[in-house]
Amino acid sequence: MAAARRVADTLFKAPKVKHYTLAFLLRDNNGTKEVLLGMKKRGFGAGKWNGFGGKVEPTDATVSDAAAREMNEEALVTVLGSDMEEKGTLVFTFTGKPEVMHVHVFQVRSYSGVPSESDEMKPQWFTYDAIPYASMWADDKYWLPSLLEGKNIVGQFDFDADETKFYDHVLDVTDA
Ligand code: 8OG
Repeated sequence: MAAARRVADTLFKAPKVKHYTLAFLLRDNNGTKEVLLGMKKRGFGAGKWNGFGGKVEPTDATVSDAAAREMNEEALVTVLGSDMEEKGTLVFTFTGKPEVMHVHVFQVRSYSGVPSESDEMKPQWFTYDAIPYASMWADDKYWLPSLLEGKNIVGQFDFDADETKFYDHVLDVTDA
């Protein structure tokens, strides 16, 4: 539980904390497990594959609703906030930025519609053995495999100012 303690202290001491969601849509495709990732087309993390998510807005009733709204906007599907399963917390710091990112991580299995390209994301299904870690955030290969195994995660990654590599991290993985 070392990571949980460190995350709590980071959030407590941060001059500003911004809340984000990050959600992974999972499906069973004729016995093969797949996850939907999106190629981010613009803004923070552009050019990287990722789950779907963004800033929690004051108009979102709950963080789960924010996660569903972001997935619906970015992958053009329909998921419900009530179907979002909370899987953990990731905290990101960046050298020279007082603001800390608190990312609420979810998975979801129920959806309707066909994932389609939006202004922000180009979605694609990936089998678990073909996740494009080389084209994802540097931390993802540390925790996404555990998440896909059904585990819960709590972690903190401290990035350099250029956002490409982290110089310190803590991570707790627990059975769901
Ligand atoms: O609104 P915007 O698209 O800028 O929100 C950023 C999204 O990127 C949000 O879903 C949180 C997510 N995100 C980070 N850092 C990292 C990271 O290191 N790995 C992954 N997988 N997602 C991240 O902000």
